[in-house]
Amino acid sequence: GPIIKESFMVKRSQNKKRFGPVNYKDRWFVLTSTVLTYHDGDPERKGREKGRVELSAVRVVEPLSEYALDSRPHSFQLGYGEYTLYVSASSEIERDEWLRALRELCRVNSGLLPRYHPSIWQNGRWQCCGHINKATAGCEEATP
Ligand code: 4IP
Repeated sequence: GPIIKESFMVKRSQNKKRFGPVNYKDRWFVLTSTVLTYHDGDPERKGREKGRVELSAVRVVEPLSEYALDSRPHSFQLGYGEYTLYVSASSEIERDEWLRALRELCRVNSGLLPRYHPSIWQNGRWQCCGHINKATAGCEEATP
């Protein structure tokens, strides 16, 4: 389908391989009405696809607190299935545009969660609320 929004942003690794490293990569993100893909390349040119999120599986579309991603600014999260994609946008305006576009496309999803965690799971606890059970419900109410 046609591209609704695309931009170059930083993403955190999602830990799909159980004991992989945590690192951050510069990627091109491309949003259509059904899927978000990310690609390698540089700010001038989009490269090959590295990953994708089916929007129908999205459960959380929320910002992250200011210092959640080691002081990477303008960050937000996309929770889907059992994973969460954490992204740092290039500006506050960009972050808000991404959140608005994603929310619009995911608002009818059946799996949306009523609560979320505004920071990440790290060192055996949620950095927002301190809970040591990873599966505990989010400590913040989802944005209406
Ligand atoms: C990789 O690190 C990249 O960060 C991957 O991101 C990421 O996959 C991998 O995490 C992580 O191990 P190296 O390049 O140093 O191997 P990208 O696909 O954007 O290159 P995700 O799942 O975040 O796409 P795993 O554990 O999720 O595989």
